[in-house]
Amino acid sequence: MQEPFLIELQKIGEKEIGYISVAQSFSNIPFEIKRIYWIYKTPETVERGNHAHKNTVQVLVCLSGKISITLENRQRKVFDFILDNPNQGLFIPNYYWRKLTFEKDTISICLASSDFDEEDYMRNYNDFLTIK
Ligand code: T46
Repeated sequence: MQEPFLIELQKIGEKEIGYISVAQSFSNIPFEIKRIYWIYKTPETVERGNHAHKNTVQVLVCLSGKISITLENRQRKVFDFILDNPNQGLFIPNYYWRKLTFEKDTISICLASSDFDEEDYMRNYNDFLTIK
């Protein structure tokens, strides 16, 4: 089973002019990017996620602010990550239960390997642990 990992995205530029980082399918992103969505203005008290995907894999980037992410696989192995750097991405494999909290004013962008399909979501934790 694939495990989550951090991807260092090149930081092009310098502090006098600012920076550019790039995400490119099969270059630094290990899949074809089919969909991009972004999450913003999530109150600090809210926990997002609480689901897993059957097929979709993703890379999450925190453009501004800070995200705490807990990922758990069906063997109940848990991985904790902090994203607070726009030149880092978190690869999230399929079949990982995710929980995310966001600091105030955090803006994140997520690169996904599939079109949106609610059928790809597992939103019941017990089903996630037991379904083959
Ligand atoms: C994930 C985490 C990091 C769409 O209509 N299209 C989309 O592409 C997405 C991503 C969502 N939606 C709808 C589905 C729900 O009615 O937006 C609503 C909120 O989605 P959800 O409750 O899944 O949001 P999060 O923040 O819990 O999860 C999202 C992604 O759905 C998920 O794949 O890994 O961000």
